[in-house]
Amino acid sequence: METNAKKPTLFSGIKPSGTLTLGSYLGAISNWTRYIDDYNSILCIVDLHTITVRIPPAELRRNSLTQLAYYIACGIDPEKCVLFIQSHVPAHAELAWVLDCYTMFGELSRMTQFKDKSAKNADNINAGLFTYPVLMAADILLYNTDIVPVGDDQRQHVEICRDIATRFNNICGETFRLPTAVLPKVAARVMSLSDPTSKMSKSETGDQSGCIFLTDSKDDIVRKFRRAVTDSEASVYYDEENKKGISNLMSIYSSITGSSFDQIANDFAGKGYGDFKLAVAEAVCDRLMPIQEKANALLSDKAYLEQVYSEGAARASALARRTLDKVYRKVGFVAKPRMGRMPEAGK
Ligand code: ATP
Ligand code: LTN
Repeated sequence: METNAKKPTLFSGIKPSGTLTLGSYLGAISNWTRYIDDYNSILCIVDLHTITVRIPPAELRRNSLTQLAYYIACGIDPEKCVLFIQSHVPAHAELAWVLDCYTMFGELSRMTQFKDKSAKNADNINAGLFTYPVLMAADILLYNTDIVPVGDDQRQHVEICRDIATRFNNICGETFRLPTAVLPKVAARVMSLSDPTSKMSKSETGDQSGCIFLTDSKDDIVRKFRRAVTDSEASVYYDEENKKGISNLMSIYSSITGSSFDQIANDFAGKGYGDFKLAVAEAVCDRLMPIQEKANALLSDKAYLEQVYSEGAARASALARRTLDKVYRKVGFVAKPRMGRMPEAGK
């Protein structure tokens, strides 16, 4: 894809830390597809972020390729965007270092994701986990991004990205464009089916009955929705305070079918929760089954996937380099010599 100077730019990414969930599909990916024609879209598999939590190398490699296949199967057409793997573009790590020096300890200490992840990984509170938002800021700022479509939990990270960019611009002169987080109108925070007070998340350990994975079988999806925790009132209407379970199911259903909450309440008036849960399960299966089929076909064509991420890395590197060169100039680094043949050792 050639970038078009008239179009604004979109950047987003997801960690290949496990199997994609219905939460990241409705909260992020399905929103990407909505914007892809009108924005220069730069979409990433953020593997550098993933090693802030321990993960076996073979699993990370497998997840990254599977995630690429799923992006494409969900409608992210590589012809219409730049699709790449973060570690293939060194400018991300390079800009992150510079931005580390323009980010305050105090502001990173306030990040809720850092607090959550530190509590869950008490034996591995590493520096990468702490500076995670700075790398995310580098991802976004490298491409002069206008919008960042993410779920609700990432709003704070886009805010700190703006703060870091503003600070850098004030100290070094106008360099970065300030990005805006774009959240979906419904399903910006899909909750666990087994505990509607906590976010549906792929790395929740233990009980996975509350999480729908994009790879789940039809039977598993139906079973998980049937067992979804609800209240005892047996009447379908939206009330996020008092009916968290049903409101979550309504958000999922609304996001997939496009029906409003009022319409859903009307359609299911007088019917029990059983009927509604089944309808939600069916809507989810109808959406996910064709995606699975397409992803499986793509996964059997490794050469194609390699071609996609190779072209993506080349395009992303060229775009990112321009910003990084500008930043290096602004902070006072001596211009890089052109790298020709390296002299042999000892000469
Ligand atoms: P992990 O458990 O490894 O932290 P996760 O399942 O929370 O991962 P991420 O990879 O952090 O998912 O998120 C990918 C994208 O999907 C982000 O934009 C995030 O805001 C969005 N997202 C993730 N989970 C949900 C959810 N339950 N509802 C809405 N959006 C979500
Ligand atoms: N932190 C995000 C993933 C992420 C991201 C980004 C999202 C890393 N870099 C840049 C948007 C833009 C998360 O989903 N946990």
